[in-house]
Amino acid sequence: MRCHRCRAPANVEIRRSRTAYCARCYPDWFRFQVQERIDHERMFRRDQRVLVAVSGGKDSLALWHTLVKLGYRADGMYIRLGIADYSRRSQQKSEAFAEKHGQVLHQVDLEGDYGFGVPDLLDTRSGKPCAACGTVKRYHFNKVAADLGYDVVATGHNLDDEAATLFGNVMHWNTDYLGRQGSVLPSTHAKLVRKVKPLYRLAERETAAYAIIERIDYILEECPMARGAKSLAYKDMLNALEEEQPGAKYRFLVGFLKEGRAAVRTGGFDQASDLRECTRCGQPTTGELCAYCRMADRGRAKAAARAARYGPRPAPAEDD
Ligand code: Q46
Ligand code: ZN
Repeated sequence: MRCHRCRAPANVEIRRSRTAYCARCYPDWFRFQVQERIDHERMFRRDQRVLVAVSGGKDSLALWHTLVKLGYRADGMYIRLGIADYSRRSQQKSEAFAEKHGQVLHQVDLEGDYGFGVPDLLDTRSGKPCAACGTVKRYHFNKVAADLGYDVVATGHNLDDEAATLFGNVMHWNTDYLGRQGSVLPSTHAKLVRKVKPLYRLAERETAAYAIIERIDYILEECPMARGAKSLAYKDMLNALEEEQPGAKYRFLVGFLKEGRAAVRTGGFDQASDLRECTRCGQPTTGELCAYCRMADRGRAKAAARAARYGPRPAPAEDD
């Protein structure tokens, strides 16, 4: 195949649109797609400050790189989740990216600042901490953005992530979540910062191609807690479908957002009128104590019990 733009031999094929690009033209195509979504969905303006939720993986670093290249005022934020070697290596990748590109990276250290790590939040039924980890991330990204005056939080969710989430929500008929799934989550309270997903129409392999061509050094391994996650099974299934029907994931997600979402939209529970401030941390919540503060209490109790039994966690090694 030849590059759609310059006719040189192509390196990256976009099967859903039956086009391909060479390594020189591809990054421009990718950035154009992101810019087009930001503008079309009015995600943010050039005079606004963006906080990019950074994990050290390809999607979040590709997003940060793209926004910086497009000239946005985008700083990064990384949360040290305390997931052993995975956290240590992903932190290094995030810090190295910030340094190489001369960008600001804010950090929250869960164990150091809050007294627990994500492994202390295992769900007894699933044996996984992922639901709690999601709460931790949403809470801290929002809090730092609100405290430091950012206008918007941008996450690196791609087409594969969003299609898998949609599939999971359909499988379980989570109509509340279905009604709220989208690329822009508007602010409904002075302390809730707007959330956007500028990569949501770009496939995982397209983000990976961008990261590789732009020589972004990202963490290759998945979080060890992801093993056996339902979302991975959904992704495999959607990938198998995509092989047979190029564009299936895109049509599933974008079709839903255009046609299906309105039909399942529910009253929602993030309305400003339902929200008050957590009596401990001041963040918006529907109850007295927010979900994060309740969860953090459990995490700290677990961490204290663990330390009493086995002693504090050993300091990480200083290699690589
Ligand atoms: S980081 Fe957290 Fe993920 Fe790891 S513990 Fe689960 S949710 S898998 S994106
Ligand atoms: Zn709270």
